[in-house]
Parts: sequence; C-alpha cells; structure tokens
Amino acid sequence: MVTVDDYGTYQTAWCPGCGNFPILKAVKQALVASALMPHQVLLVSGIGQAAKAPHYINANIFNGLHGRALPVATGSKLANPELTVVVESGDGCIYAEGGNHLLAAIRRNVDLTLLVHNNQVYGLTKGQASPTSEGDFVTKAQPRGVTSYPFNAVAVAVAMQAGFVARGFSGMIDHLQTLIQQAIAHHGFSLVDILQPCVSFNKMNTFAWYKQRCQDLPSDYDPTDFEAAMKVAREWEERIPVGLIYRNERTAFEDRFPALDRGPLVGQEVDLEKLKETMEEYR
Ligand SMILES: Cc1ncc(C[n+]2csc(CCOP(=O)(O)OP(=O)(O)O)c2C)c(N)n1
Ligand code: SF4
Ligand SMILES: [Mg+2]
Repeated sequence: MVTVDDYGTYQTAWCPGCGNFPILKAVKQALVASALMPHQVLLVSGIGQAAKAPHYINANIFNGLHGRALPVATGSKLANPELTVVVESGDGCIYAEGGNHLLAAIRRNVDLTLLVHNNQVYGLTKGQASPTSEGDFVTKAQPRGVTSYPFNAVAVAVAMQAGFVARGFSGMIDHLQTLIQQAIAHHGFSLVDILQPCVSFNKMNTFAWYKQRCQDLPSDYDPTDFEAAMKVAREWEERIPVGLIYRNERTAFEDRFPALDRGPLVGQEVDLEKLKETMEEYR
C-alpha cells in the first residue's frame, strides 16, 4: 500500500512560513488517497517558487520552460494516457507567460490536473506584480501600484465551461487535499486555483487576509449550476468562496482523438524503416 513516505522528504529552498509547504503536503496526501504509486504520476512545472514543488516529490517530473508546462503535460498525457499528469505552477507562470496555453488546455479538455499556487505575486524574481495582483499592490517595480486589472482565472474557466474548476486555500489543508483528489479523479481538464501567502513579497494578501475571507461553499451548493458558479467565481470581497465551484461533464480529448484509437502511443510498435523513410523526406 502506498504511503506519504513513498513520495519522499526533501530539503526545500522556500522561505519559512511560505504557503507552498501546506500545498506540497496536500498534494502528497491527495496522491496517496488516490492510491497512486510514484511511478504512475508525472508532475510537470515551469519556472518559479511554485514550480519547484515537483523537485520535492518522489515521482516522475518534467521541469521545463517558464509558462510552458501545459504543452509538455498535454504531449505526455497523449503519449501515455495511463499516467496521472499533474501540473504545478505559479500564477505568473501559468496566467501570464502561459496564459494562452491555459485557454487551449481548457478547450482541448485533455485529462490533466492543473494546480496553480496563486500567491498574487512573482515570488522567485523578488516581488513584481503578477496577473492576479490587485490594483493597490505596491512593489519595487510598481511603486505607484498595479495599473492593470487583475485576471480572474476561475471566472474565465467557468465562462469557458471547463470540466472542473475549484478554488482552494493553503491554510485549509484537508479541504485542499479533497479538492486535489477530486481534480485527479475527474476525467478531463481540471483547474484548482490555490490561494497561498508569499510571506516575503506579498505583505497585502497575507495568511490572515486569506483566512479571514476564505469560506467553504455551503453543502447544498450545486457546482453544475452555471449561473451560480459564475456568480461565486467572481466573489472577491469580504468573502472568497473556496471549494468545487463548477463541474461540467464533457468528453475528454483522449476519447475523441482518432490517433489514439489503436491504444497509447507509448505501447505502439515503431516501424523503423517507415520512420527512416519519413525522416529522409525532410533531409
Ligand atoms: C521566458 C521567461 N520569462 C521570464 C522569466 C523570469 N521569471 C522566472 S519565474 C517568474 C515569475 C514567477 O512567478 P510565479 O509564476 O507566480 O511563481 P512564484 O515564484 O510566485 O511561485 C519570472 C517572471 C523566465 N525565467 N523565463
Ligand atoms: S519568496 Fe514567497 S513564494 Fe518564494 S519561497 Fe519565499 S515566501 Fe514562498
Ligand atoms: Mg506567484
């Protein structure tokens, strides 16, 4: 039986008190609760503090370019659909540099789980504003505050009728673990936007700030109700609702992609002569 110890314990390069620690714990717990062995899991990330998370988990990992985790994850899942593919990324990496890939991933609906460690700042590069930073957030690079309006990925994903859209908080570990588990179990693309404090560079959206606002959705909330989900996704005042906000069962890309009819690419015989011929054509 798989245990949390199978996913290892490593020295980290995060600041003490960083919100990445509870997220790391919740991810490991969710993988164990999903009865997944490390060799069945691929963790993909880009660049950032959040993107270091896969370094601290004993599973297959691909750490690629900034903002480019989703294309790598998509290719990996299509080559070997038996893998559970989880992307761990920061708000800068996935909503700025990788923004267009996010829209494509939602539309394609490949069976991937995207966990966004959303600290509303560029942590790794020392505190510039990110797409989720709010207007009055003052940084060394934005001394008069942020001039662009914040990007609400949860609302965008709901508007695009994504298969699974959730918001979590690093201060609610068990709740977050359940969300990640549900996201992994969902067959299709799933987004979990996870609010997390950056104790070094975001002095506005602190642990106390999030704790005061984050509230679990009521037990009678219906995530299949699009209009209700749209309203909940846009709530960002005294209350920030956390939980499974929207669910929409739709066919995953893998189930309607003809090239996979013969089974996963990883298991198919390669005709080397034919491959050689094709390569010759491009010489
Ligand atoms: C193509 C490219 N552009 C910019 C950078 C610089 N860069 C590295 S990490 C980062 C932002 C990190 O912010 P986020 O994704 O929110 O992660 P965090 O560190 O906050 O967890 C930036 C701009 C880079 N490495 N590559
Ligand atoms: S800079 Fe912020 S996000 Fe990075 S490790 Fe420190 S607290 Fe965490
Ligand atoms: Mg960030």
